[in-house]
Amino acid sequence: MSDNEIPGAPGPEPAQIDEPTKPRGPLPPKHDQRGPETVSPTGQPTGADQDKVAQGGAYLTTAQGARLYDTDHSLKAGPRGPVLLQDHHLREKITHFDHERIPERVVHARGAAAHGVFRAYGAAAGITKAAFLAEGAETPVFVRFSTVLGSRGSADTVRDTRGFATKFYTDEGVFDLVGNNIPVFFIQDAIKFPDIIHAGKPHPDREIPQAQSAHDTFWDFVTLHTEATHHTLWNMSDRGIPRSYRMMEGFGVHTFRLVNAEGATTLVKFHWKPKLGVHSQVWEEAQIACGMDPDFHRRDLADAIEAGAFPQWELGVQTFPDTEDQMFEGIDLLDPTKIVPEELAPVKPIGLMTLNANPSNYFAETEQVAFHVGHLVPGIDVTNDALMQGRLFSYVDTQITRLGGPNFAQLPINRTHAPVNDMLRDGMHQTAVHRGVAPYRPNSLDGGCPFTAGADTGAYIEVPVEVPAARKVRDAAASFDDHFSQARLFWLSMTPTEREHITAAYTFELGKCWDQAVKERGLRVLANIDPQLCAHVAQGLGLPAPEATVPLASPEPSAALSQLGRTWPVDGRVVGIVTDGESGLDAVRQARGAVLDAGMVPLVIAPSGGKLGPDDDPVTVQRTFTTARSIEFDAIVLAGAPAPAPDAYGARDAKTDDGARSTGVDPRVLLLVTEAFRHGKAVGACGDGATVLEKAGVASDAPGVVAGGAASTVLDGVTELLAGHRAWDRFTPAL
Ligand code: HDE
Repeated sequence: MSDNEIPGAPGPEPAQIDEPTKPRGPLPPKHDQRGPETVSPTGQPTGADQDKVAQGGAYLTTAQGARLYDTDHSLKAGPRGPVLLQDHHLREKITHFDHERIPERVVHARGAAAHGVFRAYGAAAGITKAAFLAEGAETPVFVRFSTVLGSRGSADTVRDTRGFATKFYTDEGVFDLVGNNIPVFFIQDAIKFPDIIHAGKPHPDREIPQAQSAHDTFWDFVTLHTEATHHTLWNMSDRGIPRSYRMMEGFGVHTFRLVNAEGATTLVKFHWKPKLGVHSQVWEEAQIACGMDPDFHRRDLADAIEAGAFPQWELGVQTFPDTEDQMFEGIDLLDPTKIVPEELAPVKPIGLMTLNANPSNYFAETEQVAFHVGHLVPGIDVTNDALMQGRLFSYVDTQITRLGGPNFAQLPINRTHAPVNDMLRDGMHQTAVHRGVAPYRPNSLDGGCPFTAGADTGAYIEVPVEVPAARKVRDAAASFDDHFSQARLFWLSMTPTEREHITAAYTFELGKCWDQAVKERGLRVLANIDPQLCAHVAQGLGLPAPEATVPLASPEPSAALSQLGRTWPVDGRVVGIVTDGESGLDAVRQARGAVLDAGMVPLVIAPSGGKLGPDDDPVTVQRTFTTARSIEFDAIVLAGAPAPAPDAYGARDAKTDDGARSTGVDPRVLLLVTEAFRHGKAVGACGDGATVLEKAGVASDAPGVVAGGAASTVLDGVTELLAGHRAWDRFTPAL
């Protein structure tokens, strides 16, 4: 041992140690690598011919632009030695990673979004001076759909309200229409928002259940706070489990005030009407989708846009005179738990929105987009709705926490397309390099600039509405006390099938509660909506049905509230075509062609992946019996009778006791067919595919089943059925 050596310290490295990986020089540039993509505020690449490469440029660099020769090894004192603190690349990489997550939205954390364009018809030009609503005006938009209760990683198809938030990048500034797929809300006053959300979110002790309303705290609150009754009923209806974001209505919920160039005002409610109609899953389907494809809605939206099946909605307004009492036909327009039936105030279409591009980066766009009810443009103003007023405060406040400071408007997705000339300065994440010395008014040092605008130069001027002399109170108008008449209106407007679904939903949700008092109180609320509804749910819970405690109203049903009984375009509907991979390939080709001709999406399902048929005319398999599940398809078509499955899948004929291979149908195909049938979906069987129906216990003449015949005939029948969404006449509702 030399004098300098520390006793007990490890000796020098043995000379010959194999290193698993040698540092190596940068790889040669790939011919298709370019500089970083430049993206406009709406996410559209601004450069020509941009590729979807993860990174631009040939060489990996640090954040400061220094080229790196290795990113796989930390800098160490020898290959087996300690890591050196001086390794800036290591610290930069890990530190950045440690800070990659931002707080998720306190509500609406789970979402999916798309870019698009809004084209105004001009029909609202007489009631608002908003330039983007003038005839022919085209405005870029970004829309984010969401669930409310679940965390960012929760499943899409839970029973919940859906957010429908639209950012219009107008020439006069950003207008955000931050709505939902349900036209009413749980509460009438923003001060109750923390209460309803605390009740709906997972229980604070175990943090379960995730993204569900079927638990005691939610039902405890909504049965005590009965102004939630109307919204809860919508949640329990099929509106709570949409088939697709593309098939949802959207509502601004609150009453807005529009003002035209002459200063005349009109009260309005905003509606989004989907071109594809309003459609839902059935509850079992939605539950299966939570496990089989938690990203079901997100995938559906992105796939449709990528395939060119651009979803469209018409924006419409219900208009009401701006009277002093702000009532219409006895309905308080400031009460967000009330709708105005379309039969009383028709929805007038004022423009068309088309979503035509997926985001390029989820975090930069979908996660960082920041909506605000107060982002208004000249011609659109708020009302005294106490829920809306509270929202005007909340949205900036939440972005400051979520996006780390007050400069979130500078993020590309949030940037207005109108010129910005504000006097907001500094703060976290400031990216602007402001000039001048006088960010204050009045000033002389910057020449007095900027000047304020007037009505004639496009200023946003609040409508000078009278505020009636009143006493300061914590109270609401007497009309807000009616919590049941519109819930009853909704119930009476439902078809028997929809009522059956609602009854099943309440029975499920209250059945998931443990507290007896909560269940009983739930029934007392239902008795005030409808005795039949109450009786059926009570039966399901095994409890007596109570009597109503309020007089039951007899409102005129509103047909517009029902989703059923009409036909809709079938664009983008997904049809699963089942084949055994050997026989019936002509039928597969025909069926696929017919599906494509109808503007729908064919997915060929075979026992295993790859290509089927001859090399010069192959059929590509998109799903296998192992990866396919009925929830993915709007209809199932059997292109022939699939051959017996391998023993591993237990496809023995039930009648053979000796365990020998039989002619039984693969159980995964049987599950596909029986599940689709149980969920009301169209089922088609070409040629001898009908034998599979028999094995599945599905009658070939059952409603919604098209059996026998050529693929083209079967597909005609299936397409017609899909226009009505589901074969509801397959079931006999008890209500
Ligand atoms: Fe929201 N809401 N909200 N809300 N809301 C948020 O803002 C809030 C309400 C809605 O995709 C938050 O940026 C309060 C009604 C949508 O980014 C937060 C009240 C309606 C989205 C917030 C309401 C909505 C939000 C959370 C009661 C339908 C998602 C993250 C006064 C008309 C937007 C964020 C997106 C998001 C507060 C009530 C719709 C905390 C206090 C009513 C679609 O600011």
